[in-house]
Amino acid sequence: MISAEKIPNNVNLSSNKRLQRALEHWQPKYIQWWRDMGPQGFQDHHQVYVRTAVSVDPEGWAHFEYVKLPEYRWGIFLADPVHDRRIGFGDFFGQPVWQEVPGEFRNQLRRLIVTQGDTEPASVEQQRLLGQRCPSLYDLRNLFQVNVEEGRHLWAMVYLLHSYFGRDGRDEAEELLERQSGNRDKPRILQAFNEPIDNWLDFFMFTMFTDRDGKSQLMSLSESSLDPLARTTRFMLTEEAHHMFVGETGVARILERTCQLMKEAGYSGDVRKLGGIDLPMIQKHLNQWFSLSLDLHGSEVSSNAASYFANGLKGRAKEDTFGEHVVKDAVYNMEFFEGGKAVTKDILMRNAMNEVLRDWYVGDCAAGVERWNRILESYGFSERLRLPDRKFNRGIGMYAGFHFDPNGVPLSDEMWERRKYEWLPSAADTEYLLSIMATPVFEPGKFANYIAPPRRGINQQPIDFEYVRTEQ
Ligand code: BYC
Ligand code: FE
Ligand code: FE
Repeated sequence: MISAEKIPNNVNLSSNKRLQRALEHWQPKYIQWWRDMGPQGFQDHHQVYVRTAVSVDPEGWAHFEYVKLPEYRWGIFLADPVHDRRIGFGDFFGQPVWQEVPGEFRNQLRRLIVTQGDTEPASVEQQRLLGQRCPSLYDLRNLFQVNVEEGRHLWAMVYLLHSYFGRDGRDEAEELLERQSGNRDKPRILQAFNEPIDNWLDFFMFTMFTDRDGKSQLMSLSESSLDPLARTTRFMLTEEAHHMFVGETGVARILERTCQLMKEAGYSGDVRKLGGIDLPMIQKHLNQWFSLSLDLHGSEVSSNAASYFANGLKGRAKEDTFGEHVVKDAVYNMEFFEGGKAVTKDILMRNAMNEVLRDWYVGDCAAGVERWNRILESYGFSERLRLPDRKFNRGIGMYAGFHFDPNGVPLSDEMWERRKYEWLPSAADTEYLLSIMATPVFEPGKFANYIAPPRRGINQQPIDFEYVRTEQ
C-alpha cells in the first residue's frame, strides 16, 4: 500500500509488482533529472500553489495545494475504458481495439511513443531559466504548473514503455532522461524542442503554438487502436487545455499592455521607449513558433503517416466526425512547389495524413489569432496579427529547401538572408526582451511593465494571492 502510494495511479499498479518495481527504479532517476534540468533556482526553497491530478473524474480530477516542486506527486492516470471499443480507422476498422501491442507494429508504436515522450521533458529543459525572469508570481505559478504536467506526460509515456515494450521499453525510458534540449551530441528528437525559450514572449508563443501541436498530436493518438495509448493521451488532453490557456492569455495580456503603451506613446511614439513590447516584435515571435510548430506535423507527403493510419496507430483529429474511416482510395488535392511556382496534384489521402492534421491545426491557431486581434480592435488600432503562410521558414517537408516571405512569395537565398530579421526575432530583439525581463517580479499582485494583469486568479484565488511562497 505504502509502496503504491509512491506513484499515484489509477492503473492498479500495486497488483503488478514487476511493473511497479521497474517504475520505482526509474523514479529516482527522474527526480534527479528534474533537479538538474528542471526549473533552476526553484527546487528546495519555494512552495508552489499547483494542481495535481488525483483521478480522472471530470468533476474533480485535480486538487490544489502548495508543494515543493521536487515533491510534486507525478502520477499515472488513464481515462476510463470505453466498453467494447472498436478500431475507428484504417485497415482494421471495426475490429476490437488492442490491449497488448501486436508484434508487427511494435517498432512503429515504440517510435511514436518515444517521440511523444521526448517532447515532454524537452519542454521543461527549454523553460528552466524562465523563473528567474518572471513577470509576476501568478505567471511563475503557471510556468511551474505547465512544467510539472509536462513531467507527468513523460510519466505517461514511460508507463507505456515499461508496461508494453519489455527490455527495449526500459532502455528507451532511460534515454528519455539522457537526451537534452539543444545538446549538440544528444539533442531532443524534434527540432522545435531544441530551440531556446529564454524569455516570456517565447514561452507564451510556445505554449500557444507548440503545446497546440501537442493537442493535435494527442488528439490523433487518442484515436489509436492501442487502447492504453488512446486512454493515456485522452487524459493528457485535459491538462493540455491549461497550457494553451497560459499561452493565449499570456500573449493577450502583453498585447493589451502594448495597446495601452501605444496610446500613451502617441501616434508616432515608440513603445520600447516606455519599456513595452512593440507589435512587430510580437508578430516576429508568432512567426517563429507557428512555423516551427508546422514542422512538427512532419512532411506533407509521408509514407510513415500513411502506414500509421493504415495500421490503426494514429488517426485524424476527431476521427468520428469524418464520413469514411478506411480511406483507401480517397485523394487530397495538394499544392506543390515546382520550378518556382505552385502546382496542385492529387495524392492518396493516406499519404497526406500529416497535412490533414496540419490543416486542423492551422484552423485552431487561426481562431486564436482572431481572438487576439479583437484586443487591437477594442483599442481602436487598425494593425492586426496574422499567421504567416505555411511555406514561410519551414525546416521539414517540401518547402524546407526554399525560402518564402510571410505572404508565401518565393525569395532567393540572398534575399532571405538580407531580410529574414524583418520577420523573425534577431539577436538584438532577444537582447531587448531580456533587458526588460532582467528583474523578476516576486511581489504578490504586481506585474512587470510589459504585461497586463490577468482578468482573474487561479482556482478562484485573488490575483494578488501568494502563488509561490519563499521559505526563509
Ligand atoms: N524535427 O514522414 P515524416 C507535445 C523526421 S508536441 C525533426 O515527415 P512523420 C508537446 C521524421 O522523424 C507533440 N525531425 O514524419 C508540446 C522522419 O525521420 P526518419 C509531439 C523530424 O514520421 C509542447 C523524417 O523526418 N508528439 O506533445 O510522418 C510541450 C521524415 O518523416 C520532424 C508527436 O510528435 C521535426 N519536426 O511525422 C510539451 C507525436 N518531423 O524516419 C509537449 C508522435 C519529421 O527519416 N510523432 N521528422 O528518421 C509523430 O507522429 C511523428 O513522428 C511526426 C513526424 C508527426 C512528428
Ligand atoms: Fe505534454
Ligand atoms: Fe503541454
